[in-house]
Amino acid sequence: MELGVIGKPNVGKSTTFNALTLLDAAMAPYPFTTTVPNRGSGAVRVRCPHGEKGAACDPGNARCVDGFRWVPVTLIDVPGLVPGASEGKGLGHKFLDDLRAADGFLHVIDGSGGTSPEGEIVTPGRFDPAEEVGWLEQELVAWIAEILSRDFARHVRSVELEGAKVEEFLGARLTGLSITPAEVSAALRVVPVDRERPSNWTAEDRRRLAAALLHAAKPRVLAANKCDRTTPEKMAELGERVAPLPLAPTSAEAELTLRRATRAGLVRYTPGAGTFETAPGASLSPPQERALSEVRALLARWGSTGVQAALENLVFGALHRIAVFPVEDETRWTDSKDRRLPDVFLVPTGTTAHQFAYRVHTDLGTNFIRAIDGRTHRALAADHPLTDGAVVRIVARK
Ligand SMILES: Nc1nc2c(ncn2[C@@H]2O[C@H](COP(=O)(O)OP(=O)(O)OP(=O)(O)O)[C@@H](O)[C@H]2O)c(=O)[nH]1
Ligand SMILES: [Mg+2]
Repeated sequence: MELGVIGKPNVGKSTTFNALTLLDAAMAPYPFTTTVPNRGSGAVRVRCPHGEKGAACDPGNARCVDGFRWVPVTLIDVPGLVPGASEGKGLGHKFLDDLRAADGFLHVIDGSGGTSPEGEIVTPGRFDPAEEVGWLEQELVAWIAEILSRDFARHVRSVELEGAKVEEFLGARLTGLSITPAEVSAALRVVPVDRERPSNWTAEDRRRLAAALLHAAKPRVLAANKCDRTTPEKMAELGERVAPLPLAPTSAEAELTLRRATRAGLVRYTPGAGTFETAPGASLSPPQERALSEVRALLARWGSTGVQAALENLVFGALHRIAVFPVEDETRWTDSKDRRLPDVFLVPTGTTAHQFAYRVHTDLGTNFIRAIDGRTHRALAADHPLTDGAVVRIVARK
């Protein structure tokens, strides 16, 4: 699963990315620090069912800590977008093409209102953070409309002369955008265009279609960053104004401090937690003491740094992912090498047993016979939707 970290310049996208990946992408208090996309791996938590077997698991793809598996997700941090980026302002918007395959976006905003649309730092409260939600969305719509329009005139023939379905025509225009045929159909239902004559579509038709596709295919969660510079009351009020987009107050700087201090062996901290402890025997310098006591005060005020919550809100809330554990032995929950619960997959809610088989391995999908529920030991039909936390054996022809 791929997720884009987007937003205007200087709001803390790379700080959020570094906190989640523990990489060292450049961060600085001026706009356009990031000039090319950074890719890395973050992780989201799902409960590990190993306790039900009274035995430890043998994780392959997602380590297990205190009963939770940390499932990797790919994060892509991109340069900042400014109003008019689609017309070449700032660094333009070409880099968004790196986000074509992204399943959703973490949109980082300056929740303290202390950054101008062009990324200049100003006194917190000078700008209304809700504004960057609106214009950034228009920039994303312009990007999708542009992809939709590439080679448009040449290809309308397929519909108008060769009788192709408009869904197929649009699907072909949008290849690589990770937009499903169902999402294309959903967009076409909201935007009534002339299905037989795409050459009659106006620029406005294409823009409205792009907006509907963005809504259907690229869910977003707002990370209202720099919460350390504002109040919970102001954030709550902002959350109401940007609804229905979900908003999580974050302090990427605090999260990065905690994760780096954990890596350095100075503190014990689980991402997402509301507390941390100084590691036994750790000797902290006075600046480290100060930084950590500021973080402690932030946690007391906000409950957590919000960064892990924002990511998980995107994956489990906006993107409706559930966790499914494939096994080869439905009683012992092991694979052929006797590893217990080696893998866990994040799949969309509603994924059927057969679709899941394809996800694990194409051969398992092609040769699918049935699935077996690891808890009830009952057979699951091909079209049976899997539940969150399911342990499943796929039975396939050899
Ligand atoms: N107060 C505060 N400052 C933060 C926080 N997160 C990031 N910053 C600061 O904001 C500035 C910009 O951070 P970056 O992560 O480089 O921002 P960016 O959005 O990636 O910026 P560009 O790549 O230039 O678009 C840096 O000085 C960070 O230290 C935060 O939670 N609180
Ligand atoms: Mg950056």
